[in-house]
Amino acid sequence: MILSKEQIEESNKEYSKNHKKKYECISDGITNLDEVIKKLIDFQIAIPSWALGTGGTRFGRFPGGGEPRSLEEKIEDIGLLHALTRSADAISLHIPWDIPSNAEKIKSLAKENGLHFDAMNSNTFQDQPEQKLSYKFGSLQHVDKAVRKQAIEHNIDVIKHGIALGSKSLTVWLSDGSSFPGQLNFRKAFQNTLESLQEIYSALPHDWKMFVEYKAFEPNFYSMTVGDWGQSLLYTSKLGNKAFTLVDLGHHLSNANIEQIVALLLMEGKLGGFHFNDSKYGDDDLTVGSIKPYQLFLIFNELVEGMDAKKMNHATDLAWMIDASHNVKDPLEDLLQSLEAIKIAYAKALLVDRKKLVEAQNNNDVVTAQEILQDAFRTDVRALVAEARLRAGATLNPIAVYRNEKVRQQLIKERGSKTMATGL
Ligand SMILES: [Mn+2]
Repeated sequence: MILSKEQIEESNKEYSKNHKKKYECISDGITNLDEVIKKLIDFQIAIPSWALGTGGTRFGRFPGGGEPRSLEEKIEDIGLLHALTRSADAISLHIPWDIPSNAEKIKSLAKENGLHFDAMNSNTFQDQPEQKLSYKFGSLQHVDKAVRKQAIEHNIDVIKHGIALGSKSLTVWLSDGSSFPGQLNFRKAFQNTLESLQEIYSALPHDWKMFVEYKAFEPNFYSMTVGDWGQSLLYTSKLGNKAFTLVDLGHHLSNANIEQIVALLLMEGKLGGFHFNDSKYGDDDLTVGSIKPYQLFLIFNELVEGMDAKKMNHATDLAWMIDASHNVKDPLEDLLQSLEAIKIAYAKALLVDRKKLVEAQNNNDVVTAQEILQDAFRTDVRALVAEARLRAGATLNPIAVYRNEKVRQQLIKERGSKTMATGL
């Protein structure tokens, strides 16, 4: 299913009067308005191929119908999200779930939908049917060299698929670790992992990046071999200047100060990218901004400050992706909500009065410093985000249009009510 330019334009008529009023109201007080709008238009977020089906928990999965049955249909779904928002111009693939049978064809289909291929994701956290050796006790850290070799070769294979699609990065997330004390020699596990990563790193094309994602716990519950940003930073520092740490918001111990982690990784030039989601307890993979919007804003505040300090391009110098999966919503509606939450947090961070904040910090004026941040956070920026969408040729009201156009019903008609997204 495709949403045409005419459908989008037509849909905006209904909301434009109301929008204009709200936009005029907020734009009044913003001195660098055009710059803010431009940054919002430029800021694009990649969608992972696994977010398009209804996720689940270990207890069950409740597919909602019309889920994409193939890589082609996943691209089509992200094309819909992009048509509605002009904010999701890339797809992140998971190998082996999304191996294209014809890379050129897939590439041109993505292009037709205005999309390109973001980071490629390898998978050594589960065994595949044809696989010779098991990852039950780890992959890149495994005590058996043959298992490590198999996992290394898989990652190199993922790079090759990525090259064929025009991707420029590999994300490695390892479930490696141990579930019981004594199971693992931490030092040996680290060294094995490092050596394995080095072999993968040496297979990277010169213009590629490698992201090493960390996670505090799960599926291993005693130790994770890339358990936190310190461990990831150790690996990426040892690997070289194409290796970066990737922050997934749900991969920390509760109450971790993620904004501080972000600030320091940026300072070191080692922040590679982001996986957005939200959580109440652990790696809950809930919709971005649904639980802790202030934290999300504070993270963006550090991102904007840190990127500006290094004269980085907000839109292109880091990899932005949603990594969420829920089991009670229409996945496309959920992604629309996440995209909106990210843009809102980013817009608020752009409104922070940096000059005054530095002044307040230098004067130890704690109250003013807090007021400056909260002033930006409490500003209703939805009309700014909507204006950016409008100027980019998208909808003023993505979820309403999605529902009015009966997108899900049409997808169910096309694909059936009992489909299940591949890979889930
Ligand atoms: Mn992730």
